[in-house]
Amino acid sequence: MGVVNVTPDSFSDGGRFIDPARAIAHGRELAAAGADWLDVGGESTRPGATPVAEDEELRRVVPVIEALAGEDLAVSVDTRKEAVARAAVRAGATLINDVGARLGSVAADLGVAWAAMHAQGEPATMQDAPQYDDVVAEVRGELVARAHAALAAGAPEVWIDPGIGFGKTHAHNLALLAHLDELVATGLPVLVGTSRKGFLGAILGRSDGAAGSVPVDDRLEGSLATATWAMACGARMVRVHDVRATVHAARVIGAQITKRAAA
Ligand code: HH2
Repeated sequence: MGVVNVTPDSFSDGGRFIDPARAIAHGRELAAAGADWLDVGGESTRPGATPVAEDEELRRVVPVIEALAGEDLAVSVDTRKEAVARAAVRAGATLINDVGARLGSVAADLGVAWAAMHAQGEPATMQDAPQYDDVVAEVRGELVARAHAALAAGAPEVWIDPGIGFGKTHAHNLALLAHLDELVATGLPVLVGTSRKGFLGAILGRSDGAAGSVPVDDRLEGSLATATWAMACGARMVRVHDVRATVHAARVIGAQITKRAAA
């Protein structure tokens, strides 16, 4: 899944694709590089982000979705708002990538796929003090309950996503990745997004011996390592900014997974 952020303030590429023509061209490039899905979003959900008004989010995403879906590309909408999800589906999106995991009944009503991503709290404050007794069990429990409710309501396809960085400390993120097999074992298809995220910057900063975090544009290796780990654990989709590099990694790890399955 390739990321198309039609936002002025996304943490990794904010402002680069706020012009619809540039966002559409970027989506085409990601598809040509091998993305199966183009994930179009009009609201940054980075820690501390301020919410975007519904009409502004609609203005950003609808023309981009219409154009890309009109070229027969598979488009998902990355949103937390029901009205945006509904308008996006009318514009041609066929997957609601729901970073609040609250729109399962909307996906069921519209007959489109739903990705339920776990988040604790709201973006503005979610990183203030994330707390879990057992992060893996709690995230799995919440996602499975919501996924089964959406399937029972008639959603045709439901994905689950641990929501790396959404109300989670670096230790919580690492625990969720280390135990990704427990999400895969639910039998629901798993989607994971680690691309360019802060915990990678922190890990890479430490291993370089440098104080602090490596910058967002220097996290490619960390993004690839975690995407590859996720695929090896059985995740069926990874959400990434660097599609070409990730597709290459996927081909290599995919060849090994096929070999192991055949052995
Ligand atoms: N992460 C982000 C946004 N949407 N959707 C899913 N399913 N999983 C994720 O991990 C996920 C997501 C955050 O990344 P990005 O879109 O690059 O940043 P921003 O929220 O600043 O636009």
